Amino acid sequence: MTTRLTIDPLTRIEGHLKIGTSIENQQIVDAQVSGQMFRGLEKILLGRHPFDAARMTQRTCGICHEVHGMASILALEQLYGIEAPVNGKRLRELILGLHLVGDHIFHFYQLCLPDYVDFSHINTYRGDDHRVLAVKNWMSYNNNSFFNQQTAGHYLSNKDQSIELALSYFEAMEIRRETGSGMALLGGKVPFIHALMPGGLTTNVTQGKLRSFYQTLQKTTDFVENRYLPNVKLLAEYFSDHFRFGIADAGLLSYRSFSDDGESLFKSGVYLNGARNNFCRSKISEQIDRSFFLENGQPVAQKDSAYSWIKVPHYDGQPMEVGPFARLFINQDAGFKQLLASYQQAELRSSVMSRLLARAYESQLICRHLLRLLEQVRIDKPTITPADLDKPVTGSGSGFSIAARGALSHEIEAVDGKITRYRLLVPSAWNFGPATAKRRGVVESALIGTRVTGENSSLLAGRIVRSFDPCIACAVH
Ligand code: NFE
Repeated sequence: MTTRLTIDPLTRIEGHLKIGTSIENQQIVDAQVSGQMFRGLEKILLGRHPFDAARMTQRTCGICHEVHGMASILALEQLYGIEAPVNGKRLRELILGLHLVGDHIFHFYQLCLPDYVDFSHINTYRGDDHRVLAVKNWMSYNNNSFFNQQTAGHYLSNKDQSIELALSYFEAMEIRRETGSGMALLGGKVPFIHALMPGGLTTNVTQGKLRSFYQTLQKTTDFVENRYLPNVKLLAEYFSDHFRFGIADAGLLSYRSFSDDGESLFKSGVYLNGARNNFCRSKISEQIDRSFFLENGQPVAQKDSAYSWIKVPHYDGQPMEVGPFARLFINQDAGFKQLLASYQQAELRSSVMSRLLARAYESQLICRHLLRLLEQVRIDKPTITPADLDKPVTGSGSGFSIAARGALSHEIEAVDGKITRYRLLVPSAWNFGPATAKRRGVVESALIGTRVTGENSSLLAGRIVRSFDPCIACAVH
C-alpha cells in the first residue's frame, strides 16, 4: 500500500517549500519538492539602470543579502570594465566571509538543532547553573510551545548534552548579532549593505573599525572552534546512521571564491559521473519541464506538467548538488577527509551528517582565512576605483561567487545604460529545483530510498531537507 506524507509548509527554513513523498513498505519511493511562490526579480530589473541590480538583488532574500550584492557587483564590474583595488576586494571578502559563517551558525542552531535535541529537558533541570536556570525560567514564563513540543521521533538521549546544546542555541543568537554588527562596520549597514559599489567599497576604513571587526571575528572564531564544530561532532557521533541518509543522485559543483589575494580558498570545479573536471560556464542551462514557466520565460500558473516555481539549473544536462560539501569535495580538503574518516567514512559522500559537518568545518576555514586577510588591509590605500556609472553602457557581465548554500552567479546584459536581461542562478535552485523529463531534482533524489517508520517519517524527511539549508525565497527569486 502506498501512503503519502506531505509537509506543507516546511518550517524553520527561508521561503515557502512543500515536500510531498510517497511511502511503500516503510521506504520513500517518490518525492516532489516544490517552491510555492513567484517573485519575478529578473523581470523587475528589466529597463532599469544597471546599478539598481546591486541594490535590488540584495532584497532577493531575508538571510543572504550580502552574497547577492557581491555577485551583482562582480557582474557590474565586468559590464563597466572596472576593477576594484586589492584593498577594496579584501574588505568585501571580509564582509562576505563573516556573513557566511554567521549564516552557517544560524542554520545549525536555529534551523536544524530542534530536529535533533529535545529542548524540554531544560524543564527538568535541578542544578544551579544560572545560564540554564535563566532559560528554564524564560521557557516557563512563556509556556513556549516551540521549545516544549517536538515532532515524535528519536532525539539525542543524553540530558546533560541536550542542555549544553540548548544553551549553545542561545549563545548562537548572540554571535549572529555580533556578525551582523561586524558586517555593518565595513558595509555601512546590515541588512542590505550600502557601501558595496562597482569598483570597490565606499566605507571610510579606520583603525578603530578594523579593531572592532577583529574583535567580532575573534569572538566568532572562538564560537566556531569551541562550540559549533564540537556540537556538530557530538551529533555526528550520536546520529552516525545519518551518514547514510539523504544521499543525492547528482554531480557536485563549486565556484572559485575568496581568491582576491591570489590564492583561492575554494576552487572551482565539477564532479560528474565519477570524474572531477574544470568548470565550463557554457554547460549551464535552465530547465523548465516541471516549472511554471513557458519557453519564452513567461511565468504561467496553469501548466499540467509543472509543480514548482523554481527553474532548475543543470550542468551538462545533469542536476548538481552545491554547498559547503561540494566546495570541500572539489578542494579535496585533507582536513575534511580526515574528519570524515574519524567517523569511519572512508570516502567523501554527501549525506545529512557530512553536510552538517562540512558547514562547521568550512566555517573554521573561513574564519582563519579572514583573520589572515584582515592583517593585509591597509587604511592608507584606496578601497574604491572611481567609475562613471552614468555612461550609457552596452554590453554584458557575469559574477561567479559564493553563497552559504553553494555556488552563486549573476548575469547582466545592458543596452544604452538599461538592463535588457538579468539572470540569477542561486544555490537553492540547483538543490531544490524540480525534476525534468529525464532526471529528478537533487533533494528529491536524496529523499528517495530513505527508510522511515510511521513515527519518525516527518522528522527524518525534515532532517534530510534541512541538511541542504533551503532558501526558497532565493530559489524562486
Ligand atoms: Ni536566500 Fe542564498 C544563499 C543565495 S540561496 S539564502 O546562501 O544565493 O540559495
